[in-house]
Amino acid sequence: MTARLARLTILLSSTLLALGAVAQAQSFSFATPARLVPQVLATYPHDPQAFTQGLLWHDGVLYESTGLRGQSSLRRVDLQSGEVLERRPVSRPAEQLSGPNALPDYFAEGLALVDGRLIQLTWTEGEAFVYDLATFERLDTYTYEGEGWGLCYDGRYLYHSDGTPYLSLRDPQTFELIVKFAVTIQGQTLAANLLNELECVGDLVYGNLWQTDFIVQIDKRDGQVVGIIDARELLTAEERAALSPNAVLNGIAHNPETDTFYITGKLWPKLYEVRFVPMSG
Ligand SMILES: [Ca+2]
Repeated sequence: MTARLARLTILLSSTLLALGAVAQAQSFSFATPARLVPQVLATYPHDPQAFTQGLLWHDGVLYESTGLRGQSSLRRVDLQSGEVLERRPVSRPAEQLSGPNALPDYFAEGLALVDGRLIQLTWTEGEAFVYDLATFERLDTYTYEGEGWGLCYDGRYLYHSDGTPYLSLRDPQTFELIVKFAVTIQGQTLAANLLNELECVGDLVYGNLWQTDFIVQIDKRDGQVVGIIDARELLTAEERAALSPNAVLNGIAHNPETDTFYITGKLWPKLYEVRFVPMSG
């Protein structure tokens, strides 16, 4: 009787699970992304030599990862003045950069903070560096498959973009891949080479779209794009004309105390404190 009851319970549970999945699938509908714009609250200086690839806010200070081979760095930055308070070059040892077996130098990418440790991706090297938040001392190196673009931490998991339309969910302690999920927009998988710098806020993952002035809000529970932020008005025509073509919008950090965002771009002279508000009209 007990065994039979147990079998029945299992059968019922799995049937209910299956029915639940069907019901969920049938009621599934595509979100129409909200259209938002950044409302600028303040403007601050930003190092125009910083090829921003990762940006986060912690305890009153900005942390920034900058790319380009030979110029990559990890930085602690004062918001008000834009002054670089601490800069750690991200470079291979000199002996690896010369000779017949010379390797290309590192190209630093996304940045996330996990319990006092900064984790910094590299673009094509498959290595993520772990630093002590206070001292910038390098503590560890993780290895991973594929490329490194953006990284954020939601307090439970790391989210990693890699030049594909997928986000990788990773263990924050071991960096092990847990699962990959597709980012979709109105039922269509996003194109490759878009999802760049990331920021985790609540149920959303914000993603800069590479080579565009758009940031998407991704619902991390199902991968759907639920909002599109149009930041084309952020720079004036004159400011844009003064920038090189690769100086694109990239870098988004959230300040939980003010519930505001800091956004900037690669080689941009300014960093903006913004709120995202519905587009009018
Ligand atoms: Ca970020």
